[in-house]
Amino acid sequence: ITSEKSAMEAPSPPPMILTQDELKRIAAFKAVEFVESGMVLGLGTGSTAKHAVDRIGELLRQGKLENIVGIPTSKKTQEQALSVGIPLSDLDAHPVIDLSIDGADEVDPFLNLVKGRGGSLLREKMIEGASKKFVVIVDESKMVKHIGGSKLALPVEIVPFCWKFTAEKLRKLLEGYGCEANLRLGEKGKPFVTDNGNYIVDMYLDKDMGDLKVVSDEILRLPGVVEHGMFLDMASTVIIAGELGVKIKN
Ligand code: ABF
Repeated sequence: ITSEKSAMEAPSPPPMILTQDELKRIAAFKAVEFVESGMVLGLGTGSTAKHAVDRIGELLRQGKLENIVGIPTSKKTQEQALSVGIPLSDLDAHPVIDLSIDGADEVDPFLNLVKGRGGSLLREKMIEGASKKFVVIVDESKMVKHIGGSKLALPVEIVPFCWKFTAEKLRKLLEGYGCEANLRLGEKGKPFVTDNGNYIVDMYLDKDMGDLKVVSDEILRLPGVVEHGMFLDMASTVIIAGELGVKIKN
């Protein structure tokens, strides 16, 4: 009776289930293993990249990294990086970046990305495009078969001047993919304004886009469009954290 009782009182521990934020942190810490002293680093934006920035700051404070220069992809990351003690600079002073680490909203099997649901796509594309190595960090929920057709937003940064005109041009351009184009709203229902003073139109598509490169070029040709959130052929490595461990794709 006694042994039966104690067996009931000490059930075996439940399987450990990691939260999405823990998975993001695991991917971020893995990416920071690529960082070496003396590097110029592109610092991403978002809840996944935030863990990488914290970790770089921690390693600097512990003296395990030195002579790092960070190039932040947003004002928010700039503030965070300064608060954890990462010395900062910009693309004018450092036109070639050794390594950038950033999150993504969607990743396809060819490592094409959708980014910009956090609103920082323009600076991210400039900085990550100037990087010798661009490491993307995601939890497994971000992996998709085709980017852009998931009914989640494909963000496009546009100038505020006559934004309805540009949004309508975008909608028409992507009409064949069942497109809706919505101006992103921020606080108090006012247009969301990017760090560059622009607006964002979120494109919601019903169908997969055909040739992504062709669609990308067509979007960029529209006057009024500044940049879009498709990052094609830019990622060198994607680190994916999931319940069963970490996968690295090159
Ligand atoms: C940035 O953060 C963006 O390009 C992308 O939109 C977003 C991903 O956010 P999170 O890491 O919070 O999921 O990198």
